[in-house]
Amino acid sequence: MNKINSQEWKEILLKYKFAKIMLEAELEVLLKEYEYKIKTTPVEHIKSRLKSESSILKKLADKGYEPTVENVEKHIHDIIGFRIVCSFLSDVYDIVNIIKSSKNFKIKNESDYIANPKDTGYVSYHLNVLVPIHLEERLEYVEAEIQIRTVAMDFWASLDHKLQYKLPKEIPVYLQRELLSCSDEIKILDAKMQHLYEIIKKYTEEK
Ligand code: 0O2
Repeated sequence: MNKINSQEWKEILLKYKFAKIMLEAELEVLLKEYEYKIKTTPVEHIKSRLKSESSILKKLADKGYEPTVENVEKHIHDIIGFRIVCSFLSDVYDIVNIIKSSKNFKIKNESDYIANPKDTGYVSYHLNVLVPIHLEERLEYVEAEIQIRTVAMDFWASLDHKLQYKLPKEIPVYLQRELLSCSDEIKILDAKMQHLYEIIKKYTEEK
C-alpha cells in the first residue's frame, strides 16, 4: 500500500482547487443568466468548500479504504462541495435542469433525496459532476458534488449536522424519530410555500 506523501497531497489538493475555481465560474454564469431570463432571484445563497486532508482521510477510513491517492480519487466524491440554497421546491428542480444542461462538465450521477429522502430524514438533491481541467498537456476530469436544496431543507440539514450527523455513535431511536418528524414538518412547509408561490404568481399575472 502506498500511503499519500506530502507532495502527493499538495498535487491532489491543487488539482481539486483548480476544478473548484472552474466550477464556481461556470455555476455563476449559468445561474446569473437564468436569473436574468426569469427576472427573479431563486438562489438564496451558495456555499462551497474543499474537504480538508483530515476529513478526506476520515471518510476513507469510515468507508474501509486504505489512504492512497487512487482511493481518494475513486471513493471520495465530495472533495469539492457546492451547496445551492434556493427559495421554492420548483426552483430546486429548475436549477438541477439548468446545471444538467451545461456542456462544460459531465454529469456523473444524481441522487434525488427529495423524492427519496434518506432514513435520517435528510432531504436534498445531489448532482455529482466531472469538471474538465487542463494540466500540462493532459485533460483530467475532477469530481465535485453539488447539493441543491430549499431554505427549509437547508435549515433541517444544517441543524442535524450540528446535532448528530458527525457523532461517533448513533443517537437513541426516540431522538432519531424526533429529527425525522422535524424533517416531515419541513416537507409540509415546503409544499405549502410552493402552493402559495403558485397562487400568488397566478394572481399577479392576472392583474
Ligand atoms: P459533510 O461534512 O457535510 O461534508 P459519498 O459522499 O457519496 O461517498 P454518501 O453518503 O453515499 O457518500 O453520499 P451522499 O448521500 O451524496 O451524502 C454526502 C453528503 O450529503 C454528506 O457529506 C452530507 O453533506 C450530506 N448528508 C447526507 N446524509 C445526511 C444526513 O443524514 N444529515 C445531514 N445533515 N447531511 C447529510 P459528508 O462528507 O458525509 O459530510
